[in-house]
Amino acid sequence: MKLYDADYAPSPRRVRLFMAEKGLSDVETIKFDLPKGDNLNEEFATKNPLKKVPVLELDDGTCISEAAAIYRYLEETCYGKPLLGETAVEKAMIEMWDRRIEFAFLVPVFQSFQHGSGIFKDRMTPVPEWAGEARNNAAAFFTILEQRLAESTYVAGEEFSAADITAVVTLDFAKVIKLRPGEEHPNILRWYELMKQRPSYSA
Ligand SMILES: N[C@@H](CCC(=O)N[C@@H](CS)C(=O)NCC(=O)O)C(=O)O
Repeated sequence: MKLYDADYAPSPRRVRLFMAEKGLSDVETIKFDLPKGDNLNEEFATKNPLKKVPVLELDDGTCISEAAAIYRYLEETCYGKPLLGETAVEKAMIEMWDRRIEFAFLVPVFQSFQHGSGIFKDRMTPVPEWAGEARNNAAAFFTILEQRLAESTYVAGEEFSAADITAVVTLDFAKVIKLRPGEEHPNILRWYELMKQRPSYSA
């Protein structure tokens, strides 16, 4: 299998961390330069009609896009500690937090960056006023995450999971809009240190 990937981009990094946690170290990787538009061609559109990375291409040619769908495939096919839960409750909690983080944190960070910087103005119309609103939406998630991490060691409970991967990747990427946790977020900072100590963090 091979991974269509890009440096600095959070969605493919989610998959790289997941692979590292599963001990997958020898996956062929094709790196795209996204600002240059390596992904904007019809050949890549046959792999993902949205022309976004990550895409995991299996040996039979099947292409899986959407980081959460790739998590699912890797969870079902790889050895290693479960990252998507074992019991029905664990699975639901992890998916709930993963979706909350993706929709209420990662997407607003993306939007703030893309609309504020104009990095993809060759493929979308940046609306600079939306950058500030999206940043406020992302910042509001800090309160939710802080409350959650005051009651549990990891995002979805007492075990590390895929929800932590999505959260730490988003928190790192939020640097591009200068959004950082502060002293009013002691539990996020405590959890962030735990994340940085994991060998997968450098993936
Ligand atoms: N929901 C998708 C998001 C994919 C996505 O937005 N990928 C970005 C990089 S993080 C991309 O390929 N951007 C290139 C572009 O928009 O042209 C996922 O989870 O995989």
